[in-house]
Amino acid sequence: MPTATDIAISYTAHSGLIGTDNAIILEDGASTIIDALAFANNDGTWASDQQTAFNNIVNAGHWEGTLDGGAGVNENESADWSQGDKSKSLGRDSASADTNRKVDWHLLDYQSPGEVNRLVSALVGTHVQLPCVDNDDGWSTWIQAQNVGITDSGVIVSFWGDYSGLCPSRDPGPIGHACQFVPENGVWTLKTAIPSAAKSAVAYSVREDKFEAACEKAGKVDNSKE
Ligand SMILES: [Ca+2]
Ligand SMILES: [Ca+2]
Repeated sequence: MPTATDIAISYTAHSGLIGTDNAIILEDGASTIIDALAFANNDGTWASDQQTAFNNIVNAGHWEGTLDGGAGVNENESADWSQGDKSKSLGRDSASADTNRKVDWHLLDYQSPGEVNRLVSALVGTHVQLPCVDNDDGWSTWIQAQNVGITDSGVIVSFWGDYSGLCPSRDPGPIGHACQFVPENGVWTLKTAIPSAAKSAVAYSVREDKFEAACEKAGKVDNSKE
């Protein structure tokens, strides 16, 4: 779409979007495609009309995907609506990045018609790689997570030790983890919770309702080969 606002529909035969697999095509007055979005619920099926619409936007150069791939291939090439519902939306980042691919589109826990979307980096469910953590030879690392989203969220950080030189599935897994519930606008600072042997980390933002189970799961893979 021309701006980073949520989807605007100029015409539909339905009163609102009802399909959980769909292609939304923006055309000008001469029926030339200006922009397009394919999304799918990734349930393994989609309708023949969906296939036709998907093929049309791929053929027009407005979406990257496999012609006639069927649900098994094309759903995964569409923006992911598997966690979507009527309170949510799909949006681009605040810079309106447009590469005609699914990676341009992100599930948002809100709708903001007419407004620029908030930073994608603040979305629930994202993760941040921290490639360098140092806690020896006089160095110390602090990691600070700030919840700039619009919902409470959990943060899970997994830590890895020195490079093992081993390939997956023999390489060691995380050496430890830390979990913290971070309310909206809250800040969490880790210092002593970082294992002294940690050399890198990944911080995950996890939905509030998934946080407890995800933290427990993070503990189970510590010192494993997962
Ligand atoms: Ca489907
Ligand atoms: Ca596009």
